[in-house]
Amino acid sequence: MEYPERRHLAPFLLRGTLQYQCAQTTVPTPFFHKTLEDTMASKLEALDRWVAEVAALTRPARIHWCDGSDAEYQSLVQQMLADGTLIELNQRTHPGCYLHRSHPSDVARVEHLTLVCHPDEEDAGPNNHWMDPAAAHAKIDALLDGCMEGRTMYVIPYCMGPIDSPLARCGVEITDSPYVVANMKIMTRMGAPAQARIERESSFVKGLHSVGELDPERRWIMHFPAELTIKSYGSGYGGNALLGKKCHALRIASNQARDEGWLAEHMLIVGIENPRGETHYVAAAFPSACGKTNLSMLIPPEGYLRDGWKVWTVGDDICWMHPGADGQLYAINPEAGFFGVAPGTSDSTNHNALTSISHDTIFTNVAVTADNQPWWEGLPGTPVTDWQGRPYDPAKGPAAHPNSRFTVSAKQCPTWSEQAEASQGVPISAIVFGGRRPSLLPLVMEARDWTHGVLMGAAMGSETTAAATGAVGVLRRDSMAMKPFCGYHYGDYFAHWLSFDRPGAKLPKIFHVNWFRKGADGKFLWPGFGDNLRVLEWMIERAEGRVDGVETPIGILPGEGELKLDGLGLDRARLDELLDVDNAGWQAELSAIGEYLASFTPRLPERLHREQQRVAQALEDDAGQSRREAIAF
Ligand code: OXD
Ligand code: MN
Repeated sequence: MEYPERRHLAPFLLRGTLQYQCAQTTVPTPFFHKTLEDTMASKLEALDRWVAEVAALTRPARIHWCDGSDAEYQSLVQQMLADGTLIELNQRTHPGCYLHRSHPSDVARVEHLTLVCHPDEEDAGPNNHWMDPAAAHAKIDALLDGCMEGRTMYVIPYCMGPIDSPLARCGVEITDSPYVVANMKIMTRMGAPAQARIERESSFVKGLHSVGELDPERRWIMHFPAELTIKSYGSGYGGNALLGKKCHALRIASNQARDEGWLAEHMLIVGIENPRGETHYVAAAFPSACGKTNLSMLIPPEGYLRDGWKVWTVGDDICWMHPGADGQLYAINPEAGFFGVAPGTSDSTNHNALTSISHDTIFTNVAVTADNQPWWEGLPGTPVTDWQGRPYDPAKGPAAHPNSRFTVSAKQCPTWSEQAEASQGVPISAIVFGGRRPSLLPLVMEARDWTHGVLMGAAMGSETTAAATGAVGVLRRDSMAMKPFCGYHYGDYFAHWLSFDRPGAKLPKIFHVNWFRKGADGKFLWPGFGDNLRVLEWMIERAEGRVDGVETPIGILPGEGELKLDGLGLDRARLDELLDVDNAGWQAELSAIGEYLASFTPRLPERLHREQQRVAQALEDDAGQSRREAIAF
């Protein structure tokens, strides 16, 4: 390997001013071999050393250490407006809002190009794509070699979670994309305070990103959990390029969480305050683009609002849960912003999101109206330019890309919870799993205990969405909504979940919901959105032991009158359908779950296998009964 001459590296090691001229000359020198100086290297030097190594490989024209200031953000915005990376939107209706159009082939996560490179292939599990770490480094380093020539290399120190929280973890992303820097400023606690924490701590996640040539044939998202390292090349799309998000806070963090005894999950966190002023926090896992953002900032139905119910948003996508000294699970949202799916976000589905993104927001791949306002399917108004910048033509598909996004600071959300900054996190009363299931899965069911809840999470299935490349609307198993994000073998992950059930633990109840069940007419049976609070209320009542529910072989369902449906106009037949347990359908489902779980043998925990068998047997014993007979409706 070739490194710049030492004297050329010196400027990298001096920080404090913003820009450095990088050496273009490279000479073979064993600069990074162990010297006395190296052995005395401070933690600070570990960061400098890595930045210098990356600069030697990628050979940027300039290096910019990000301080995370507003002035820095504004200057990046001006630079991107000047070179066309950003387009100014209507500043009267949307002050501080900009549009970015990505390369048309670079609009979503690329699961087939996303690798988890454990030294032992077995540790990646059948749920991940794997490559030997040495081969993976060689492959991607060949692409990274000289890839920043003529470009600025940005060094972004960031903290995932409140800056003073012991539950937070830090990282540094190096990128050649100013768009990534601007998004990281919104999505993480980025800049000087994070750098100060990194310099105090013993380790940080190293993320190296280059947009490369944005060529789908030269694109990889690689994770090296044992080295706390991420390398991403060839994509500027959020999930592939904002390395603090999916790559760090889920794939790498899930490994850290297993080693350190906590959980890094693809979950929203929402606080529900009842009229007595008590707030219960719920963490909910749904696959991408299944309504996590909407649920995290829902507006209570009319009657609930009148009675004084309130909703508090802590997070919309990622949740880190740690067991506290009192045995409860405490959660933080490691992110500081929302990277939400735009289409479908409207006044009726998510008024709070719409308010949040009315200013100081980066939009990616949305359409625009004649007066230059951002537009997507579901909003009033008419698009004139589509997400690719072409005159809008319905024959060419939707105006906004189905995975178009907004990036906005969480603090702009009207329901933003101050508790999102609490360094100890918020106590979790209920964990919810759910997916898009047009049939079979009832509106809500509760696991009878933790093991059953882990089975419910492991068995989760959902129709695929546009958040990842590939077919949309195909049912796939997505355990705990972590299929694209669990950075190690699912069998070990299930065992890790089960391990939380130990003496002294005061674990939350686990539920499964399905907002997406359809009737014979193909229409959704449940109105969803704000009315989902009715289901959350039932869960909280169950957590508090105020309602009994009804036991069925698949779990505990709401008993007669326990779901508050007043003002909803839901007729009896639809409610029966929503809560129906089709025994034969469920027996087939349990057998499909059994087959799916068997794919994780020999690492599938025996306890989970036995639980699947228990539910299958309970269904067999109950065959011939319909739920309605069982609870004598
Ligand atoms: C996301 C995703 O962007 O899950 O949150 O794809
Ligand atoms: Mn997500």
